[in-house]
Amino acid sequence: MSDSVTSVEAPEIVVPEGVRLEPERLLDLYWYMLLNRRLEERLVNLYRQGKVIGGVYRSLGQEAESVGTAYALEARDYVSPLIRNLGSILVKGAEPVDILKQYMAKGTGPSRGKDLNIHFGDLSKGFIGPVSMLGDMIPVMAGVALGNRMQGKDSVCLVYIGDGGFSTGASHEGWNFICAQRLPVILVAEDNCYAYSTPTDRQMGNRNMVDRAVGYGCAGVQVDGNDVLRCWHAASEAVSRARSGGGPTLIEVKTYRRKGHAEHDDQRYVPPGELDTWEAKDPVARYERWLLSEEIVDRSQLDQIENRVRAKLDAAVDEAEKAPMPEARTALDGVWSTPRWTAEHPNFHDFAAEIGS
Ligand SMILES: Cc1ncc(C[n+]2csc(CCOP(=O)(O)OP(=O)(O)O)c2C)c(N)n1
Repeated sequence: MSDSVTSVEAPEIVVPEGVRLEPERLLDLYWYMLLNRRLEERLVNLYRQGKVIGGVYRSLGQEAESVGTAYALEARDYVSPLIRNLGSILVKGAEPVDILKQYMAKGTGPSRGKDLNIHFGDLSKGFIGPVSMLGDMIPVMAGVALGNRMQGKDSVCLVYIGDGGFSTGASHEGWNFICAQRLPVILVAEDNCYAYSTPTDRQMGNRNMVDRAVGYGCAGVQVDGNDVLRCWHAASEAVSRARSGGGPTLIEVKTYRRKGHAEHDDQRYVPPGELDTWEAKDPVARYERWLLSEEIVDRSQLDQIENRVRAKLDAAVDEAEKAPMPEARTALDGVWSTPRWTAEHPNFHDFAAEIGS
């Protein structure tokens, strides 16, 4: 295990050696964590009004690890989020209005109502839409990294995996390949204590996923996932290593999923007191306390950021609510297989005109 192992019990933010503390960047981290949290709260409200199609998958308590790790990437790097890594795609430039439209399956949303939640990508911004089968994005990111290498590009890839997802065959095959090829990929393994209702100690024989780094032959580091600065720092070091040819890094983040798997899950399997213990380690509140105690900001500046987030989300919710649902005639547009086009098909004439026949 690496010597950068930190205690998950660390009560306050720790500034890792070498972290540059420019206020602008420190406040950026705060902005994205707060945006992540408040956007999810808006989604829950819309869900309760019946306006969201499908579920809402909260990352309450995990905002620091999504935001901190993605914040270490440059514009030319790629990230592949899991359903709970909303913060990582916000950092990469995803717009809340698009995320809202996507959750509401709107016709002008990123996937035009054909997929939900954060299942969409934008290559121009460097985020790649997730495949639902857990673990499959690791081999996909192996392909992205290999393709970049073959084209002489020095982009780094970052992919997330949960404690549940890291038990799948695809994740092992993918990560083994990445390590064997020394590809510039970072795997953020999230121990958030549960996969659905299965606690991590029933998921694996060894409670620390970072210990697998030895077997794979890659660098490994374990960090407190509720400390945004440590997450940022660990990822920054991994990015430098990857970009300079030093190969992949497995970063295990120790954190906690404070909401159920999705909004329908009442968490009856959670022992009494556990949620309170982790609420006391809330990453946003912890970071706020640190920013105030270090006099990087005062309360009124934090309030201003809160107001900016609120205004942005008010406008985004308004726009997303007004956006139209997809038209039935577009149901077969953009799907993978070519449908059997006949003159009776509602899109037939558009299609025929498009291909010039
Ligand atoms: C191969 C596969 N098996 C099962 C599922 C259904 N499933 C979706 S999320 C989930 C739990 C994932 O737990 P974890 O990887 O720990 O991530 P977390 O939800 O805790 O963030 C399961 C079982 C799936 N998507 N893919």
